[in-house]
Amino acid sequence: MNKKIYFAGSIRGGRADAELYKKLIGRMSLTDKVLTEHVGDLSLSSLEGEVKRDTEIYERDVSWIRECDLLIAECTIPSHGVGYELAYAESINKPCFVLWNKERAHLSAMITGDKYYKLLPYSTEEEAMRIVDRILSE
Ligand code: 6K6
Repeated sequence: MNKKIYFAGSIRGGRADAELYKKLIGRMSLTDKVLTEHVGDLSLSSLEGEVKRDTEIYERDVSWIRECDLLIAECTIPSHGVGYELAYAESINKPCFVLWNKERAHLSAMITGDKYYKLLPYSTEEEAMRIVDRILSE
């Protein structure tokens, strides 16, 4: 209860799963605090954002990773940003949970081969929701 969660999901990597991110964030927010609610914002497009704001975004996101109690990454859509966030969180010993739809994606060996990450493949959205419930009840 009341954990600070850094939820990571694709933005410039593609927004096809934005609806799923929104639902996962909604579920987490029932009991805990999601620092990155914007990842589930359906109006956020992969084309938005000016390069001159990117430093600001980077610095804010890194400071949220430092602040969080755990990081949950939805990795079905490949994203450079999510990969970076996972590596950064590992470097400062934040617990990292990696979810992906195993029917739709084949993750990089740099994620599945790293024993630090808690790997949580799922087949359906309902299963993903149950996984999130389980993480947060630990
Ligand atoms: C909006 C649309 C395009 O670029 C933006 C900039 N906005 C962002 N705002 C906040 N966090 C961001 C933004 N862009 C990337 N991130 C962080 O990287 C998020 O925390 C995501 O988990 C991750 C997505 O990386 P890409 O490589 O898919 O963009």
